Amino acid sequence: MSLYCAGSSYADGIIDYELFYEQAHQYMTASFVPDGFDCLRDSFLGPYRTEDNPLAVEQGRCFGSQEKGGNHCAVLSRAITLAPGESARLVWMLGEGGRQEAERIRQTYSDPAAVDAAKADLAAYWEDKLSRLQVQTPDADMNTMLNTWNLYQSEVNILFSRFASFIEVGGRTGLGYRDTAQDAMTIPHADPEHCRGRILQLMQGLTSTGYGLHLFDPAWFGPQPEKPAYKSPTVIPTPERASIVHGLEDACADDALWLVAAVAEYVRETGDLAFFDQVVGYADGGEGTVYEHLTRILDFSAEQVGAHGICKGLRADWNDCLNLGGGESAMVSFLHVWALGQFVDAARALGRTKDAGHYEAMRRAVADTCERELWDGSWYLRGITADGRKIGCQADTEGRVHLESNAWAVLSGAAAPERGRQAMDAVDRYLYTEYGLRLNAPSYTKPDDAIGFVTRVYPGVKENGSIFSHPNPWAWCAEAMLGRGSRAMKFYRALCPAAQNDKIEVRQSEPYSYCQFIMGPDHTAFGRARHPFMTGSGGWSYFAATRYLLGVRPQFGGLLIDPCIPADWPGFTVTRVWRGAVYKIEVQNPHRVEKGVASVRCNDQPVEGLIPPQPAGSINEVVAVLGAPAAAGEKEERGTMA
Ligand code: IFM
Repeated sequence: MSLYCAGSSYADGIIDYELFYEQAHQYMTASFVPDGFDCLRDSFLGPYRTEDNPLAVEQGRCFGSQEKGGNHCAVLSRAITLAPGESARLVWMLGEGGRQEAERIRQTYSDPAAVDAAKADLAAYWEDKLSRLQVQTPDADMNTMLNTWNLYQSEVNILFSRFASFIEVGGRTGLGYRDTAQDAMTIPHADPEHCRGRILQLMQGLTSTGYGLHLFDPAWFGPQPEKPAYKSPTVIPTPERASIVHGLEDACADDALWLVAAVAEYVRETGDLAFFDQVVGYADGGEGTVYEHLTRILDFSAEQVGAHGICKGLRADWNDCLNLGGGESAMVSFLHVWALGQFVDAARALGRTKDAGHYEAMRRAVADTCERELWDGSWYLRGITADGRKIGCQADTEGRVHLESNAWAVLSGAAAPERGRQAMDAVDRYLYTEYGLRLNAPSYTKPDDAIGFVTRVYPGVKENGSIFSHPNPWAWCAEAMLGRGSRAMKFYRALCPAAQNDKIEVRQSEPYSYCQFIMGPDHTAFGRARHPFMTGSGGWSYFAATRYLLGVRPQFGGLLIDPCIPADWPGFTVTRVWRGAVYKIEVQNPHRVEKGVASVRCNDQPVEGLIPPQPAGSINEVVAVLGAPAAAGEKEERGTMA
């Protein structure tokens, strides 16, 4: 949420920032009474300066800057004189809440011992989370990202669930349907309760027709466990709910499909099959179980198809700027195949064989339609406009190859293996750059409203031909599914922030956070990264790298070890907490292969297929040796389409 700086009196040592809604404030305070303050970054730094030489530091005084809106900072100054060898400890505090809360915090933390204790608590909190999944691979940058920063970025996203913005000044709040669903899907091991809570909120934001409210406030549906960070809106009584359901013109075709996988991953992680039978309301009234909500999502996509049998694009799909309306989105049909696969696995785990059969038949039919309508000879189309034009096809001179549809053709299991390989070869050939994969190429330059707003975005920026980070991990998963570990790792390393530390003058962003996008080659600032932290690429990169490259994937009935790595890796280790037990997994690669598990032993016993859940509290030694599989057969619960 953005700040309004009220910059009220600082004589008492508390500067409070007033947010758009009157109940919300952020404050800064300290263990000392300050000499001055600055709340505007430009004033603190001074003209033509950077953090290297702030004017206020050089002059030894702040300027008392404050303003509503603008680019804020939180600076307090205090002159102190130290004798040689003398030291002083000053505590500076920034927090959320009103003056009363600031006063409470100041009193508590003016004592340095309380600060040390709080810091130790914070370290223990992160240690607990991070220790649930630790890796040691031959790639030091990957280790840094997976062991600390990816999870940190993902946790921040699921905690705040976005809609912080300098532009919106707190006026746009709530949950973004697709973003929240994907965030919840990617880190259930670290924050199962929070993920479950988010999933239930999204269930409430689902209409009984089967599509999600693209942006909604969970507080509309009743009191929420979390304290709202802004003035909470009034609960909307059921008879008036129609006012928030705007109908299909507001619906995004992909939003709710992500929720199917989020639920499946939550249950694969926790083993909590009873979650499927929890009863939750619909946004427009009425209620049903989690399981029923999921069937409505799948049925909605089955019904909302265009002239070629491919899912309609509606207001947008994952790509906010691809506004196909009644035209058709290849990505959504592939997502539909994927979500159906997730649901079929769940129905089987629940023993609901009739439903499993019904939705498996639907999955195969949708996949067949995709294969029939979307293959363009060397790669998959991105969609079909309402007036029947194919987009992302060989005949196109702009937007010729798109990342989303090609990666999802493979990741969904819909693509036949040879087509999948060709599609991903096209991704490598046309979309690969040293900073990662472009979303599409060449960038659009001619406005075309049948395709959408993407054609009006500057070439090389955001959805129009930039290296959009979020879909990059989809390509790593796709390559891993194809068994091409070196290619998957090539894509991984290109986007990896830690691996770009030697390009910081170009990248201009922190090396520990994925950014929403990196300017593409069609822009003069090629390589410049923007919007760190608040992007689903944190969660997706974590999910893709740990589950598909390193291949440790919880299933409903056991733990799957199915890595896909570069052939020159001798092996790696993963320590993973799953359903309360610790698995110390060592993967050995004596034959230097990219994929294929020859044998797995758990606590020195051979394992065929999945490692069964071990008793909570136990510590288990797992050794997996890569090579030609001893026994043929698919170990992952979901069948492939081939
Ligand atoms: O998928 C969206 C996301 O919901 C918000 N940011 C941009 C992405 C791509 O358009």
